[in-house]
Amino acid sequence: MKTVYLSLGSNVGDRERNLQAAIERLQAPDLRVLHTSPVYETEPVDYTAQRWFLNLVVEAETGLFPLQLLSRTARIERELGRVRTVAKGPRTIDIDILLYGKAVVDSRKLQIPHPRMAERRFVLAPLADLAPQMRHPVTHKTVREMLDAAPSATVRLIHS
Ligand code: PH2
Ligand code: MG
Ligand code: MG
Repeated sequence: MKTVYLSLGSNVGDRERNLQAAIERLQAPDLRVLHTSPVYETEPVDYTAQRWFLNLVVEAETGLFPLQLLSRTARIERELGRVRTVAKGPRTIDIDILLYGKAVVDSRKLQIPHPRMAERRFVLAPLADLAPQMRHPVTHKTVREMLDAAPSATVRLIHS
């Protein structure tokens, strides 16, 4: 069994409901959701001309292999009506794999740790609520250190 961290984001429709629906669908006999971070409202990064996001991070335990986990998260994104239009643009739900134990995966379909996690406050703030002392398997920086060094972008705590 591996401990995995997933980043969830939504900026279309009822963002709160989309996040809750995704968490309910993630919970499964082979993917146990153990902890859910508080919810943050976050300024859009990369593609900025879009609505603010709600973001959170989920800690789960799984026997699924990384590509199996990716298929699972992609299926849930599809079930919740995600339509891919603009890259990094508006989405009903986005579920990204941040960390999979201490594993490093670098294939065409999947990179773990998530290649942009160290720059993203919308990932690091909720991750720091769950595991501030956890270390990045490549840089060995803690989540807290990455958050302190991340480029500024507004993230505000909405609720636990
Ligand atoms: N996701 C992106 C691009 N930009 N910005 C915020 N605040 N939150 C996100 O989840 C997000 C983003 C690509 O997946
Ligand atoms: Mg994403
Ligand atoms: Mg994604």
